[in-house]
Amino acid sequence: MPDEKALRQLNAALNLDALWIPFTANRQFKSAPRLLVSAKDMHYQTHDGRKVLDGIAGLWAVNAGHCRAPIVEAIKRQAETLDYATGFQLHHPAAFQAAEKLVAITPAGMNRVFFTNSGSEAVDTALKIALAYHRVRGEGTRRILIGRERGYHGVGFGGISVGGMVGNRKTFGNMLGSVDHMRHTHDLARNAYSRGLPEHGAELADDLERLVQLHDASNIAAVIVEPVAGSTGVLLPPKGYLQRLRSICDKHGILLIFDEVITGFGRTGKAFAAQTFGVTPDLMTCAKALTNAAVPMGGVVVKQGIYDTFMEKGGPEAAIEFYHGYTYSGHPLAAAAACASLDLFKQEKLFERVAELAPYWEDAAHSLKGLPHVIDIRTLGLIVGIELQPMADKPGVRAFEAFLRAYQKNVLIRTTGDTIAMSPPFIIEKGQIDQLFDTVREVLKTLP
Ligand code: PXG
Ligand code: PLP
Repeated sequence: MPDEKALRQLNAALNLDALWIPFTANRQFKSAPRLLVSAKDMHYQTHDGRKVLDGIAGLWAVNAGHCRAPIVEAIKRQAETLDYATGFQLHHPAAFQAAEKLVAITPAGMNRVFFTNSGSEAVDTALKIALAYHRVRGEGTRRILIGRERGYHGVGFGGISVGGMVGNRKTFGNMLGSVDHMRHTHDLARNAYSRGLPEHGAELADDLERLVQLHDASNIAAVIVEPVAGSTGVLLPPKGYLQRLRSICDKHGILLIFDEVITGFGRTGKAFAAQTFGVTPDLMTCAKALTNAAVPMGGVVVKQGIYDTFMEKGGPEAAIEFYHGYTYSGHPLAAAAACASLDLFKQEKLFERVAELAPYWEDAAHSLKGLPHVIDIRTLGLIVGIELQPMADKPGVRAFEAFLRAYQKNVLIRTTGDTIAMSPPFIIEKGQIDQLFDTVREVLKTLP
């Protein structure tokens, strides 16, 4: 429970009634609020005066640490210079600069970018580009979009349709008609406590081949996967799995979309997971750390050939080649924040730092093996998933309790289902890695 006096002061100053809080147990929260009031580098300051170590980089997003001066300055400068300009039939310099800096770190050949304001919008945009691409090049029958069980692709109707997250889908159903799903790759019986990528499961990519046999390739537009599934519990791709997906897509003319919203910008030790795994998709979504989370922004990076096809077959020169865009696509403040963030990642060699810290991180994580309730530990780069045995008939409750207890011990972790997920800013020091895992260790010993 937060400090009583601080809570009284907070309640006097703030009325919590009007706000409907996203992805939150609103009633529980409002009975014992957890407010973050400021942040710097690795820490948040809470409303009850505590300094909390950020073990999740905001939400897989603040990769360079909080309130970094060059990013703050860039946003301030931009706000004073050009607050907003429509991107439709006009544009502004910072968006071009952000695009150029972004494609400088994407896999070779992926060098055209469409900006959005979030990961969910990036996903819906990528799906629309896939459909429009096939249509513009004369294969308009390719309408089916294939996702995967336990995939998370944001909350738009496109994203929840190709996604495979039960909690996200049960209320809304399957809104896009033409979708199908491959099985997920999570297999504790064969792969628990793997170090590096799991050995078993590459053959699950053959689900795509089966779906081709069912629907016929001429009807399939694209397949979308997270290279590492984050929101549904840190699920690493089995060795060879993504390579196999790539070759089945090539064989059948299906576009491969990697959703790199959490894996992008260094999280796995290279700029993108595509580079870590050596598999290049046709389209790639990103968001979150693109601006170090300081201003909302997402994007879809595509192979040049996809962009060129739209330009070549887009009709008369004055015709709009792709009928899509958001009021705030490439917003000046977001673009300025993206430029400053991408510069900072490079200047401080932060992606390399992830690769350097990864072995230390992995050892610290695996030191939790054998503690109560732990049934698997998975790491890659600066990501860890610690899977707990769920309480009988109460899925998610044990892990959520771990989150609450860690927060009281001044460490911010994240839980999804019964998996504890951590993904700190890349500026984390080894002593802080110890603090994170030691706190989780203490919490695990006290859990119901
Ligand atoms: N794709 C992926 C792979 C994501 O992880 C989105 C799309 C949607 O992005 P926006 O910006 O629209 O939220 C995400 C978002 C968690 C968690 O607990 C992760 C996300 C969102 C909410 C919770 O891991 N990722
Ligand atoms: N709804 C209405 C009535 C609108 O006019 C617009 C944009 O002009 C939108 C929704 C979409 O908003 P955005 O472009 O910010 O996604």
